[in-house]
Amino acid sequence: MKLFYAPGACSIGIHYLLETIGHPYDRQKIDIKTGENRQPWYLAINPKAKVPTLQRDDGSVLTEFPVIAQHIAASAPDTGLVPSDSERALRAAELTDYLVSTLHMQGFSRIFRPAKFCEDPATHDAIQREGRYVVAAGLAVVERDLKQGGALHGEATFADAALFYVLFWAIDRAKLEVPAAGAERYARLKSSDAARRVFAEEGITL
Ligand SMILES: N[C@@H](CCC(=O)N[C@@H](CS)C(=O)NCC(=O)O)C(=O)O
Repeated sequence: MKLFYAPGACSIGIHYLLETIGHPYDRQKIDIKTGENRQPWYLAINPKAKVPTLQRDDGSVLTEFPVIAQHIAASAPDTGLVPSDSERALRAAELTDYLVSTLHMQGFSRIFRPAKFCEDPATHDAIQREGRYVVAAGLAVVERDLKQGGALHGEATFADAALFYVLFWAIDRAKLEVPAAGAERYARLKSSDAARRVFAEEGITL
């Protein structure tokens, strides 16, 4: 399989998952800043013009982070990243969707790219403030999950792929206050060999 990614983008969570699993894969960097994701050759692969994109060995393409994460985790059943307990697997999917659709799309998108919501620079402070509010509320949900035996509690699941990039953005990019259990979890994820390889391969210095 082949991952199309942009350095430091949400695709870093899928990159982290692939490195965690350790199966061979290819990857191709896409330069979002210069609009490479909107070039005809890339739109022919993913008409949504987004990363991550996963091209499978038969040439078929998967998009959307939660689906890609579950597919990759399921391709390595020995890792247990898709829990055999169906309720736990469902909770991991629920949390992954929340991290991507709410913290990322509603929160960090406002913090990092306020102009996507309104071009008028006079509105950007308010948009970013709203983004920080969404992220803080989301991180409180994550904290409860970690502390109260939710999907993130115990053995790693595919939800950790989303947690990895959300906490990378919160702590290392946006420099936000993250509650203790979340910060502790990120410190552990970040110091793994898989994370070290990912940061090096994406040219990210922390
Ligand atoms: N819903 C998509 C969102 C992916 C997404 O927003 N990716 C961003 C990078 S973090 C992107 O490709 N942005 C390019 C653009 O909007 O031009 C998913 O779950 O994969």
